Amino acid sequence: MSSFTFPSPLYAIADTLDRPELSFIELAEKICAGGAKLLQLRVKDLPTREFLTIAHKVRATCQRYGCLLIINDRADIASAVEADGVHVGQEDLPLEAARKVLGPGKLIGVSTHDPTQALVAERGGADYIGFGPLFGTSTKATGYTARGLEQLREIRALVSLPIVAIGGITAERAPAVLDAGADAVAMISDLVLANDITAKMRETLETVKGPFR
Ligand code: TZP
Ligand code: MG
Repeated sequence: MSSFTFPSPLYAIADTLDRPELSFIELAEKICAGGAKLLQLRVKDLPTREFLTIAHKVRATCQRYGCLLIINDRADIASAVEADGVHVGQEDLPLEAARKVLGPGKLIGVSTHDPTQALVAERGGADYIGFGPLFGTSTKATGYTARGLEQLREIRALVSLPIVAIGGITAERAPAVLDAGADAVAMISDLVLANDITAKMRETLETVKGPFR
């Protein structure tokens, strides 16, 4: 069983979909400058070579700030840029295959949507699981109804792996999600749509850290 724990309760996801005027590198810089300790690079619909170039640059940014970098979907790109890990969905490379690509020392997170998937990921050697969509979200057409806090509590009782909840989470809703048993909250739109992304990161980090937590 993995002994990984999230370095921060805020799992920031760099996805420029809602901010096409920003490059991934600019976005990652703003997120890291706000104190991120855990960043996922989520690149959809770009050619592999462009994804790779972006990942190399974001890797350098994260290293400069001491922030863990997880690459979404692609174990090959995570390996090529020596990222800290990969995050795979149920349709991506299966856990076992991703582990072969990345080797034992890297992190693998798996998206899960129900108790069975969560248990399979835990037994298969995932380092953490994602669980969602927790609330309604327009960022991704997930094909699932919102799972809600009650289902999150059930998953918490079932697995001992770190859980990052995802989907429709805002700074305002984050404390309730953490109180329901998530170890971290993943956020895209609430961070990325902010006028000042760096300030939003700082504020959100304060919210998820305390003072009542
Ligand atoms: N997976 C499940 S919901 C989601 C992903 C990638 C989107 C999360 O984005 P937001 O804007 O934080 O709801
Ligand atoms: Mg995926």
